[in-house]
Amino acid sequence: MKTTNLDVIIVGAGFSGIYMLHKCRTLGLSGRIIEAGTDVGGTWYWNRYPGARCDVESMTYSYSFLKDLEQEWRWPERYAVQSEILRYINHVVDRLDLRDDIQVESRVTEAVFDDTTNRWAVATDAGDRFSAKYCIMATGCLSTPNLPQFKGLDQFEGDWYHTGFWPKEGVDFVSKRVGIVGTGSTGIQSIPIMAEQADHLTVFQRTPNFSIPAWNGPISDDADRAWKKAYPELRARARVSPVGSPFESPEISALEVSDAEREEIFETRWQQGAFNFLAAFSDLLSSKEANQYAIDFVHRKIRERVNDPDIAELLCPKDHPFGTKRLCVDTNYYETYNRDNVDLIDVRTTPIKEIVPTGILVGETTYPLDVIVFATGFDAMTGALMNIDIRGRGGMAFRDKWADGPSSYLGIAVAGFPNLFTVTGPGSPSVLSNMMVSIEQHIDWISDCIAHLEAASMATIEPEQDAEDTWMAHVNQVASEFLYEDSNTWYLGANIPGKPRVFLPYVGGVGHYREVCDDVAAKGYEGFALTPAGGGSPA
Ligand code: NA7
Repeated sequence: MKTTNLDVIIVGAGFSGIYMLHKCRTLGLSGRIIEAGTDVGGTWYWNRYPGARCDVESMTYSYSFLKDLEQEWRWPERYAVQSEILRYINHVVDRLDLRDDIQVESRVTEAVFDDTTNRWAVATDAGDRFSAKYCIMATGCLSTPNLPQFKGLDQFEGDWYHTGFWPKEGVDFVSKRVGIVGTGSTGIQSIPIMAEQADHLTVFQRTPNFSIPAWNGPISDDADRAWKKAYPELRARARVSPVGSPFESPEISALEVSDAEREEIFETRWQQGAFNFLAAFSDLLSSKEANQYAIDFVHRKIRERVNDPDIAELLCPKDHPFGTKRLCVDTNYYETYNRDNVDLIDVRTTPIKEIVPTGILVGETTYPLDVIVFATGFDAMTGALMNIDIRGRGGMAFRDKWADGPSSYLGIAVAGFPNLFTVTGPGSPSVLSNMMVSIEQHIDWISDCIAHLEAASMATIEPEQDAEDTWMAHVNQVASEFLYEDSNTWYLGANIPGKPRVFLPYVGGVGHYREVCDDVAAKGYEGFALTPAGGGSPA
């Protein structure tokens, strides 16, 4: 069987993979992306469900390295809809002329490191074989959909869909009785739209989530011009900020202001919308008392938005601290429950028993449905990596190494797996940040590292186990200073039965993390072992 030789193999054609391929070109290295979908886009290729939108502001959710495009591209809305982001990604791919090195409809099944040649042998389900010096896992953090094993799903006589692999041709809900399972960010985005289209919508809610209004709308020409003028400064600020955002970081504690001041600050942040609310006070995610103020404020807002007090109570989250589950951002979510054609079913008290041919059975009640939508999330951050049979030095299986939870140095590389990089992997800020900022930081760091290895004629780089252990201890220690571990979330793997409960992202902040990574590189890749080409011992 023919094997294609490359310098760099990249798994995934989302924002990370595309930028990495561009970097290969600038370094003069041969690179190829292997992508499972029929086209580029990653998250934004697969998640086409109604209402799919980025809840990070569109002016900040784009590549910063494309200075001309940054000025030319006109984002129409404050929060970009999925189709607009996909149009942007496709434009970038064509503009940088990357398409020839992107192989679609091929899923990487296996990546094996050969200790004798120091190269990765990569195989796909399409039967392709590649050999590459570097292997970049640009596999995404929310790319492995979680479909709970509901008994009877195969008997369902209607149609069912998961939001994370939505059909390209769309789904027609008109005149249909639709049921949706899941009220995370995805459910909260899609429920208002589905309610407008369907004859009747039944929402099956296990855990209510906190959601803040997006206040989405068109970006005026004046606002667009102002952003573009300030781009260099805004981008620079985002890079050193805690969450990759150019907006101001909070400095005051919710405990050091009067009740009236606190209410006013919360209200101002509420009116700014979305994640601005989390920035109301510095200690919302670290102090239970401060957090309770946020809970009380948002509960009051939910009760104002929902007409029926019983439904409002069901929608008020009471089992977890505010913001410790991924905060949701909505347009008319709570108001949707004021519609006559929408019902909310609590499946916490009485869980879904099974799917029956005509609908969903909860306790003794069958809810008749023509369509079921599963907005049940993802096997986050580790799912896509664990689905590939990755073997490192001496045949060590990645799945074994991570069986009790991920272990990684800086969230970017794993001891025993030379020349393999995990973009926005567990142990890095990743999903706790604006992904565009974190993706660019990782790809810049990885390509600088590769350039260094090539210039110094090095064969391999890999973390030292001690450095990895120290980093993981730090990741866990920082996480324990926040309230995140008081919640059953996908940040902790708690949404997947049997998944080890480990806090996955790094909470230490994007700016601080960047300094650490830069420092490691400046010190000659401190904590990594490098081996020279042509043999020799690790240095
Ligand atoms: P999430 O946030 O993981 O939400 C999944 C939802 O599905 C959540 O409400 C779950 O309830 C619910 N769920 C999962 N399994 C079941 C079963 N078996 N029965 C009932 N309900 C269930 O995924 P999203 O796609 O909304 O968002 C993922 C990220 O994408 C988001 O955070 C953004 O970063 C973008 P639970 O809370 O587990 O009780």
